[in-house]
Parts: sequence; C-alpha cells; structure tokens
Amino acid sequence: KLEAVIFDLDGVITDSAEYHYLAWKALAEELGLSFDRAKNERLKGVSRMESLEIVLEDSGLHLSEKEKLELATKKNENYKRMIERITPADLLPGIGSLLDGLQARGVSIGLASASHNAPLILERLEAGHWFQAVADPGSIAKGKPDPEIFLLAAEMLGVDPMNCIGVEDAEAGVRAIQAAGMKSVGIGSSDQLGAADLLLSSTFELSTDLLFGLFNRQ
Ligand code: G16
Ligand code: MG
Repeated sequence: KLEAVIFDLDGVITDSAEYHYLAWKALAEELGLSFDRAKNERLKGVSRMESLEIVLEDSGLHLSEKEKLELATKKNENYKRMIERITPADLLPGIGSLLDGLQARGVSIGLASASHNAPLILERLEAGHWFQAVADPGSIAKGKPDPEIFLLAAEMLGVDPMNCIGVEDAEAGVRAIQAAGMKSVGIGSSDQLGAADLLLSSTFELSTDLLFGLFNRQ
C-alpha cells in the first residue's frame, strides 16, 4: 500500500533550482570561469561544497579549504537574497493540488532536500503544513545519489521505503530514490532522468491517481 510520497525541493516543489543556477553562474563569472546549463545539471541535488568542486574543476585554481568555504558562503549569501523573493505563488504548477490530494487520501508527505535552506523556502511558500517530515541534510553522512536522505525521511514518517514513492528533478536524486528501494518519479528530460520508473516533463502532469497507478503497477 502506498504510505508516503517523499519530495525533493529544488526543481520539484518550487523552481529554486533556477536561483541556484543564477547564484553559481554569478560566482563563476566573478572567478572568470565558464558555467552553463549543461554543467549546472551536474549540480542538481548535490551538496553546496561538492557543487563548488564541480564549478572549480578544470579552472587551474588551487584554493585552500578556507578560500573554498568563503566562496561557498558568498554563493549562499547571494542565493539567500534571491529566495527572499519567493511567495506562495511560486509553488510549481500542480504541486498544491497534488499535496492536498495526497493528504485527503491519507498518504504521508516528506521532504528529502539536500538544501540547508529548505526550511526557509517552505516557510516562504507557506507549504510547511503539508509535510509531516523534513529530513535535515546536516544529519546525514552521504548526499545523493546515496539513498540516506530518502531513507531518513521514510524513517521519520515511520513508513517502509518499499511503500514510498520519491519525486526528483535530478539524476543523482533519481538514483538515490532507487537505491532506497522506492518507486521513482523524474521531472525533467530523459537525457538525465531516463532511469526513473515514471518520467514526466512537468510537475503539472503529476496527480494523486497517477502516483497510485505507478505504485500499484507491477
Ligand atoms: C539542492 C539543490 C542543489 C544544492 C543543494 C544544497 O538540493 O538541488 O543544487 O547545491 O540543494 O543547497 P544549499 O546550498 O541551499 O544547502 P535538492 O535536493 O532540494 O534538489
Ligand atoms: Mg532538485
């Protein structure tokens, strides 16, 4: 029986993925490095410090840990200024009615975001009331594609991962969901998310019936 649906935040609940892109791009430009959307795909779902390593690769720059921390902090300060503009109108299409529908059918709802800014974003979206569990990325050892954050959310909800569906927009995220033993829904293109059990091009296509259908199919 479908007991819970566990969501990624950035790129699934709201388009904060775009703000991450803009903030990393601004930092890269400041450092004189090239950064495009193709490279940005590799940052999705990946932690802040690991993202910085990807931004810096092939740069020839040799930075100390302290300098790296300063750059990551700078990116985050810029990102935080951008997400202050988020309002409840920034819930991605179909998400509000999906969360209402799941709640009405007694399905638990969890969040498995790699972002330390997730609680702030949920607050800005006024979406916190839908979530019975928000997994803290600070309390896990390994980020996506490791399943840890999805397993933590399931544990907090008190549900068996086998009875969960995970929803993601990142390749690393879909792999994390599958490694957790959950059914996976990918939001995006088959180039990155071809491995998902169900692939949709937009959150608008998500529905309670579709998720029950996915869970019940063999
Ligand atoms: C998100 C983004 C990543 C970001 C990470 C850490 O994860 O997809 O691009 O690097 O969180 O975010 P922060 O720097 O805010 O802690 P998710 O899992 O919600 O897609
Ligand atoms: Mg994401």
